[in-house]
Amino acid sequence: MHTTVGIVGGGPAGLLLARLLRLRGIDCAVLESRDREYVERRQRAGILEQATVDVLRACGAGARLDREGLVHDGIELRFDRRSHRIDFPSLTGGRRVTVYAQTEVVKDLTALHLADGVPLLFEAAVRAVEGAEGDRPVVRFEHEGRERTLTCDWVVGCDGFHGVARAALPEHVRHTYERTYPYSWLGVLAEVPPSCEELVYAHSPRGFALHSMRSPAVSRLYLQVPNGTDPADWPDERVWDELAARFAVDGDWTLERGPITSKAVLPMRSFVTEPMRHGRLFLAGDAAHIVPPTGAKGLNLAVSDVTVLARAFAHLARTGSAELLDAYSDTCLRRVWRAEHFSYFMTTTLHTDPEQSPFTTRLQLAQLDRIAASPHAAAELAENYTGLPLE
Ligand code: RFL
Ligand code: PHB
Repeated sequence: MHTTVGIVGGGPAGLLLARLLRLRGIDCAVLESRDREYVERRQRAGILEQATVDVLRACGAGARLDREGLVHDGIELRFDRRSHRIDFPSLTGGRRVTVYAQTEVVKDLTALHLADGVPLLFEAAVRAVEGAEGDRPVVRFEHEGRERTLTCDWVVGCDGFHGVARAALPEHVRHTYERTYPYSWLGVLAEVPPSCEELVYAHSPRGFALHSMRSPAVSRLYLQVPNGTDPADWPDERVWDELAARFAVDGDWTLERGPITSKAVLPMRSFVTEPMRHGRLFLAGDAAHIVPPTGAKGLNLAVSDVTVLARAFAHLARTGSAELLDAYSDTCLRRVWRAEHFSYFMTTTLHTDPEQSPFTTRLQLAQLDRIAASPHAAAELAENYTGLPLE
């Protein structure tokens, strides 16, 4: 097997890259280790920036997104038993976000590929990427019980944080920057209409909580929990009681309860690999960088990486110039580090470190109060949350 661009991983980054290349007439193949059902069901992100929505629409994956996506003009911050709304359009010159689950983005892109005949192999586990420094990199993978190889002109590792592509960057060229956090999220999906119209991010003396949603009938909620928490220690009643306590405000507000259909504990991590390219191998999305989910940036960064990369491959095909490919890593890392900073800021401002001193708690509340009181401080949050326009 040979292709122009071999794509390792069929998550949002890999699927979207394949779509963008296909539309520009560039051959590619996607190798995904899991089966289709697993990839389409994996509960993850929920918030799409405007630029992400624009890219999905432009590549023909916008029809259901336009019908079912929920456009949000703001978020609510809760702290000190009070609530403050951040209005995005007035603070950012008209920007908003869309609530549309990653599962749905993945389903829409997969359906387009299968209809178009783009080679998308499920249960094809890549074992290694070799020869990134030469002219013909090789992807070794296992499919239907057999060892197989895919030779490529270029390879893109879109295989997420636990993938294998990153390891093909030799240690002497690879720099990693990492931070782990002393807490995790317990995420639940519940069959109950959201108790709020917009997302609620809550700072409380009991820890952080987030109220998000998947549709007018399904809520998505998160609770800060200690690292190593076993979801079995959180029966439904305990989850609802704790959420209600953390979201409590002075005045009228009730958290509606309903059947919980999924429950999982998610670690929080910040991580960046530099550079995002070595020879003929590129990294994109979570394979290159991770953010804690508090800023809702991970999926949006994956989309912006592959948008930059598809444009660079198209430039090469059209003009013969590798100039944009050569600039890929620097172009992406600038946005990546901005998102890293914002995600770190949101995380450390809203969560309670188990070792946290009362002094730090006071600083957090002072920062939140500043955002509530100053349009300048609120605009800084709103611009970052709704995302920078793609260059
Ligand atoms: P993915 O989605 O991890 O996809 C990688 C794919 O590669 C496959 N794979 C392999 N395939 C072949 N061979 C191998 N050796 C392979 N190893 C792995 C995997 O099976 C998988 O299909 O990475 P990608 O495409 O870069 O996408 C990144 C996003 O998934 C991620 O950044 C977001 O989900 C992060 N995130 C959020 N991002 C947002 O923009 N907005 C949000 O609201 C948001 N909320 C979240 C999140 C992530 C969360 N978790 C679970 C960490 C909420 C949560 C709870
Ligand atoms: C989600 O809906 O899953 C979600 C929303 C906002 C975040 C993180 C996750 O910051």
